[in-house]
Amino acid sequence: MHQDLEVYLPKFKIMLSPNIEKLLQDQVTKEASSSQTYLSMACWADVKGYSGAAEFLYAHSDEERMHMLKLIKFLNERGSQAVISSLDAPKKDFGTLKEAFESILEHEVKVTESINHIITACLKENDHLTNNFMQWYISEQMEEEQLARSIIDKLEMIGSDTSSLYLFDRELTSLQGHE
Ligand code: OFO
Repeated sequence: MHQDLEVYLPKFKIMLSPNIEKLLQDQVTKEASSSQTYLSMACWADVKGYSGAAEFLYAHSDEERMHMLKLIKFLNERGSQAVISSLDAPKKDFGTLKEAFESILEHEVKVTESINHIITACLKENDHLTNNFMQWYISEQMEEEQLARSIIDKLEMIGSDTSSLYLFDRELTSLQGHE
């Protein structure tokens, strides 16, 4: 980029407040961490023989990466520069399939809290643009929580019935999210 342009362009951007910028940066890390967690869970499911769950989780890991990229682009377009942080290694063992989905639900509830916190901050600061952008995330969270709850309910019904578990695992390949 021409040096003059670098100084010039940000003047035309609606800049983020330092607080909102920090919250969005943190959310980038959370989405990256979600992607890694689902990837680790997919590997676990794969080697345990839950091939349907593995496929579902690999796809979910990609979705979380897309959530991260969407935030990164938003930050970069609003006069910031997204920071890519290092992450703690996710865990490798997830117990039973039901326990794995329970930990997904627990994780998603925390992510929803984090998104709600950003929206509350946007409302306090009258940052309607970021608020509008974050509405997509809150709808996505509702879908993800709902999906995790319905999977847990089904696994609860299946209990220790291995043939039903086998059939449900195959069904999981078709239970992907939208984004
Ligand atoms: Fe990014 O939606 Fe789950 O965490």
